[in-house]
Parts: sequence; C-alpha cells; structure tokens
Amino acid sequence: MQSSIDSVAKLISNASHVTVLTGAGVSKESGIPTFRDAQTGFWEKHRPEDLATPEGFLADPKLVWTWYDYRRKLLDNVQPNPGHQAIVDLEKLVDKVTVVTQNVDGLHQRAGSTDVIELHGSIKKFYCFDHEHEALDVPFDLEEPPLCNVCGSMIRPAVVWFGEALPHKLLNRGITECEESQVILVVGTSSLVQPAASLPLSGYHRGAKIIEVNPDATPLSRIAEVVLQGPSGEVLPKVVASLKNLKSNSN
Ligand code: BV8
Repeated sequence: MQSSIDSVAKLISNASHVTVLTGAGVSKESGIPTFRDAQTGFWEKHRPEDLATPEGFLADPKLVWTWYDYRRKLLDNVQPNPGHQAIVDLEKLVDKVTVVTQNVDGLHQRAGSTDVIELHGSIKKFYCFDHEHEALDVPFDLEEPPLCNVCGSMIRPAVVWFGEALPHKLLNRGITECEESQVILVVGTSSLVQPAASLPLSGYHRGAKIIEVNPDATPLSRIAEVVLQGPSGEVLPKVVASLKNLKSNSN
C-alpha cells in the first residue's frame, strides 16, 4: 500500500488542480452511516431511496421530516475526521483544490475546506416545497414540516432528492472543475448515484488521473490509475504525509 500511496503523492505533486469527489464514505469515520449501511433503530424498515424522494415526502411528510430531523441532530454530535482534515491540508500543497461532494452534512466546510460544491444540497438549509422560498431558523423536534410563511406550502430540507434535477450551475461547475483537473480523487462513494458518479469521467476523458479511495471496489475502480483500498480517514493522511515528504525533499 505504501508504494501506491507514494505513487499517488507523486501524481498530486505534479498537478496544479486537484478535484476531490466525495460520498458518504468520507463521513463514515465521523460516525455518520452511509447510504449503503443498513438503517438502524426506527429507520431500520425504511430505505433511504424511498425516504429521499418528493413522492416519499408527499406520501408521509411527518416520516420524512423526522428522518431529516434525526440526521440533522446527528450533526451536533459528530466532528470532521482525519480524512476531511487531509483534504483541507491538500489546499496548502496544491495550487487549486476543489471539493465536489454528494454529502449533505457540511463536514468538509466545518473541517476548513474553502471551495466546496454541495451537489446534493445541505440538510442544514430549508426551503418550501412549492416555490423554494428560503426558510430560516427551523427548529428541531417538530413533529411535521412547518409551513412557508410566504406561500403556505410545506417546508422541506434543501437537498436534491432522487428523481430531482441537480442545480445545473453546481453540476456544470463540478464538470468544469473535473475537466480542468490533472488528478481527481474519488473518495468514499459507491459511484452508483447519477449524475454525480459520471463527473470523474469528464476529467478522465481529458487525461486526468483517477485515484479511488474506498475499502470496496466500485464501478469506477476499473478506470482508476490507482486504487487505495482502505478507509479514507487512514489513507488520506498517509497520502498527505507522503506528499509533504516529497516536497520537503525537493526543496
Ligand atoms: C436525477 C441527498 C434526473 C438526499 C442524494 C442515470 C442518469 C441520471 C439519473 C439516474 C440514472 N440512473 C438512475 C438515475 C436516478 C437516480 C440514481 O442515480 N439512482 C441510483 C440509485 C441508480 N439519480 C437521481 O435521481 C438524481 N437526479 O438524475 O434527476 C432529472 C433531470 C432533469 C429533471 C428532473 C430529473 C438525484 C440523485 C441525488 C439523490 N440525493 N442525497 C439525502 O442525502 O437525503 S443521493 C445520496 O445517495 C447521497 O447524497 C449519495 O450521493 C448517495 C449515496 O451514495 P454514496 O455517497 O456513494 O454513499 P453510499 O452509501 O452509496 O457509498 C458509500 C461508499 O463509501 C461505499 O462505496 C463504501 O464502500 C465506502 N466507504 C465505507 N466506509 C468508508 C468508505 N469509503 C472511505 N472510507 C470509509 N471509512
């Protein structure tokens, strides 16, 4: 593994722009379950794919609202992990680092990443279902969605649900950042959810080297230049340490 880590550090040392595409796996070591993890407790009998949809919300607003309330409350008790921190550290070692995340937990920003594209929105923000009127200071522990004080429609989390289009400006920016990167780190994602999963391809077709960091194989593994098979909280700090070593030896 160390030789693979050193080869990744070498690739990054020659890059002026690195894009890091992350999924739920990068937050796993912070204690936030991934979408592939079986749901626990009350949520055990529900599939995220059924809850994270507009149909699911309209069918049972109380259920979907309390699921998001539970996930938002989780954030108060978790911290960014060494994987998030390593991505922040990259910013001091590479001219330009862009984080494109599928996660809605805000942990990259809390860790200190300065350029984060939240492709799927944020569970800490809210807007109304009918017109996306912003809703501020939404309290915890409500039994059901509050109503918009402008149009009266239900307030919902400002996330992209399955079957909803991603904000086109964010998606287009994510594509452009990948196209302009020499190295794309794909960290903690099953690479199954579209169109996010296809973003690395727009860089790959322009010669970017794909580096995958994941304990498991994914559909992206076959085009990766290097696969670092392990948890990102352990692997990414080693990549940064190797990169720092390279840079200090070259000075
Ligand atoms: C859309 C926000 C169209 C909500 C989420 C082809 C093209 C386009 C669309 C589709 C298509 N095929 C199917 C679709 C529909 C669908 C889709 O992709 N379905 C999948 C299931 C096949 N896509 C959509 O619906 C998208 N919308 O396409 O709209 C459209 C166009 C115009 C007009 C109208 C409509 C919207 C997708 C966004 C859905 N919202 N999140 C919320 O969070 O509640 S997606 C949600 O699930 C996450 O954000 C994330 O993106 C996804 C889960 O994926 P991962 O992040 O990868 O997490 P996962 O658990 O899967 O994997 C974790 C990985 O980490 C694993 O590999 C594991 O091994 C690894 N891991 C574990 N531990 C660690 C680790 N890695 C590192 N370290 C560790 N310690």
